[in-house]
Amino acid sequence: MHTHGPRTLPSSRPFASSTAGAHDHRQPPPRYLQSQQQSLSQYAGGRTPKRQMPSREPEEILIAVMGATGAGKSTFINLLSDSDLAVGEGLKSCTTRVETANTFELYGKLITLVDTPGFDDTTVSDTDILKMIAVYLSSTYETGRKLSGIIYMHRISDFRVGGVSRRNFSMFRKLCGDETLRNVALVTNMWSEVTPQRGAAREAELRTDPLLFAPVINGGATLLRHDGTLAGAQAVLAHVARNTPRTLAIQRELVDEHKDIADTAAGVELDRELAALRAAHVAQLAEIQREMEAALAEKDEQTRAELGAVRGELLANIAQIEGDRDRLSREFAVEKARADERVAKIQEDLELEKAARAERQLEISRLTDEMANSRTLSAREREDMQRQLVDLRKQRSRGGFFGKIGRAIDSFFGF
Ligand SMILES: Nc1nc2c(ncn2[C@@H]2O[C@H](COP(=O)(O)OP(=O)(O)OP(=O)(O)O)[C@@H](O)[C@H]2O)c(=O)[nH]1
Ligand SMILES: [Mg+2]
Repeated sequence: MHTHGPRTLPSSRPFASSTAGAHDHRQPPPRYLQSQQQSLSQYAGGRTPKRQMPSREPEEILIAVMGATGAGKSTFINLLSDSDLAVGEGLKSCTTRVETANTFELYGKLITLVDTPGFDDTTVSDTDILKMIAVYLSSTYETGRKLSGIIYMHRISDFRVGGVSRRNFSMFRKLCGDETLRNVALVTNMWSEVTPQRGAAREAELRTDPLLFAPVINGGATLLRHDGTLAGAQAVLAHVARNTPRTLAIQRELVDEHKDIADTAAGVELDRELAALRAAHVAQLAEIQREMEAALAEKDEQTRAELGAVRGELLANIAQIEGDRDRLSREFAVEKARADERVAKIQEDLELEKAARAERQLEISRLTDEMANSRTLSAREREDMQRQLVDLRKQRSRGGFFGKIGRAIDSFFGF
């Protein structure tokens, strides 16, 4: 799924043609894709960001992309990084784990984008999602890396921010905390799905509603539009990539304050949500119970049986919620320990790679000096040395730390 190594230019594909949910290429692409393709050809036509000189290692930065299921996170990431992250088609959630995209070079930085599943995932529970995000964020933070930015994607075509999406947003806020809001970009997309007037009205509502984006914007977050094009996505990144990296609340709580995950703001919020869900189920159960007694009194056997089935489902849901509340800390500890092992191995590899790089650098200097200073070299010897130099320079380490650590952590969540 991942190709290794940073890239400077995305290929001419605007979207990944990955298996799950890829667009049918026999059909003409949708309107918003056509504009992306147009922008890509403009991009290829000479407005390429400058590559850093090979001798200088560009700064590596990490940016997380969050948002509700179907918000377009993976699409946005694929577009920028030329990755093959799966893109959804139906209502079912597509990204079910934290995934790291290809590292790419832009604005003189090596950028790694991290895809995350939304808390409203239809297939994975919120407990598992919090666990995965927390493992990833605490592991990268422990190695001294902070996020330069968090992009929260939101479809401007969503006219009602329902309970589910609100839950996703409140979990996002608890993960970030208030001190990192300056590094948050709230990005609206799918503008091609609304008239400009409707979109603008909706944007104004998002910006000013105290239950929506207003408190986050007041705390320093920026509200941006993504027009679906590569140039637009890069403009969004330009805002985020220049940030000073900051520690997220969940990172500070887990790593610096050694809190149990259940006691972090996000853990408490999740528990509150689960408790509310449980209370709603218990109330429903009481109602069903009363209806069943009435059916029994009326000797209405069919209704009683139907209610019995509903009751069974409710009881199963309650048991699942109780289990979810219970297992967060326990399972987080196990998965964090596994992640630690992998990170240690990666660090070891990186150290070895660093030593090899230093050795190569020495050899490059030696060859360069010899070529410059020796008067006795034949043309053939010079050619040979030139070739060796080219080979040595080609062996520069590629991929970046975040890409490596991300790929290692990506693969082990057991779903
Ligand atoms: N019109 C339009 N559709 C888009 C855009 N971006 C994504 N889509 C479509 O929206 C659907 C969901 O996109 P994804 O990228 O899978 O969304 P996601 O946020 O990664 O979803 P999950 O992985 O389920 O959390 C897909 O059918 C995309 O083709 C956009 O800018 N405009
Ligand atoms: Mg996705």
